[in-house]
Amino acid sequence: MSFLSRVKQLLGGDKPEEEESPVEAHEIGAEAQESVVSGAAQTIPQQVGGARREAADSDALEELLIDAGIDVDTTMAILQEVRRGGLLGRPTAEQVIERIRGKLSSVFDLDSALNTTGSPAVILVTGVNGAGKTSSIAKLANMLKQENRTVLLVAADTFRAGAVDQLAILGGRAGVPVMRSVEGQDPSSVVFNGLQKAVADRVDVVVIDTAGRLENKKNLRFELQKVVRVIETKFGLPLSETLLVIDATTGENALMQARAFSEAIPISGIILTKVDSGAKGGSIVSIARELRIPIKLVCNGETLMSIKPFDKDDIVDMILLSE
Ligand SMILES: Nc1nc2c(ncn2[C@@H]2O[C@H](COP(=O)(O)OP(=O)(O)OP(=O)(O)O)[C@@H](O)[C@H]2O)c(=O)[nH]1
Ligand SMILES: [Mg+2]
Repeated sequence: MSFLSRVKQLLGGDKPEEEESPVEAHEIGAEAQESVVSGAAQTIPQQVGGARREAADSDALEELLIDAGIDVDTTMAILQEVRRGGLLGRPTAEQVIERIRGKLSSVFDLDSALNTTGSPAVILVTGVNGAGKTSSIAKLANMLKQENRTVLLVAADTFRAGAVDQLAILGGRAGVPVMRSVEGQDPSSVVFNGLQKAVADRVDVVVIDTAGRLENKKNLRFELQKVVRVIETKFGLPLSETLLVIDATTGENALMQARAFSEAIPISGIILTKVDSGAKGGSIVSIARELRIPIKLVCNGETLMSIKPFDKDDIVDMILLSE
């Protein structure tokens, strides 16, 4: 059952629940008047009944939010928002859902526009193994090409056998050139070669694929920092974007990944992948809230076309409608 359906089941529809006992129904009626009549007008039993119901609703709602993958701090902030105006304790699921939706949306009020300015624009893509870096890069290249931008892909994943060929094949499908490398080559040397070619060919956007490894490994951190130094110091090119790829089906570990990568290099945005895989996606809320990193692109399938710019409402729906 989706998060939304569960909230509705918990709090009922817009109309009061019919099976309430007369006493409870009376209590709810009294509460409903609270916004127009002073709270002091309630009798003590009415207040106690309302408070009891509110606490039960609040506990159940908290459980639903945590279950949707939303972290404790964000859950508490949402509950506070829902309590504001005394919505709990009344069978008005729609109003509660609107409050939750509003709070979730406000967490995503960050600049989600992809920065492709620069000559060339340089986009570095990182993330753990299998998150979807290489496929997202091909999708992004395809998207940029459709916007009439020229693109060069750089295969700086020299760690995994077959990684270069994978990028070359996918780049070929998107119709964009790929700066190849050989297994074991220093990734920053491939990046250097790639940037030289991009400048010589007057390419608009360079997208760099990197090796996926555990986010807590020192080597990866140094390797990424070295790549950034080559781009920014040796070449004097500001990075347009450093994008972290997050698999939407990852649970709370997604926040840990984002924290660890942000400690290595400044992350400017997230590519959220596999949203088509029935992901709950609540962990992405924590990343936006705690680290203030915007989602910039969303991938929802395995074809080259399965990529789109971030849309706040889509993501909030994904969280609320997830099973
Ligand atoms: N359904 C679905 N599958 C995806 C999506 N993005 C990536 N995948 C799949 O996830 C798997 C891993 O994707 P890659 O692009 O190779 O991931 P990576 O991060 O480059 O992996 P490494 O290079 O091994 O670190 C592949 O089978 C992709 O087809 C998506 O949006 N939806
Ligand atoms: Mg890869």
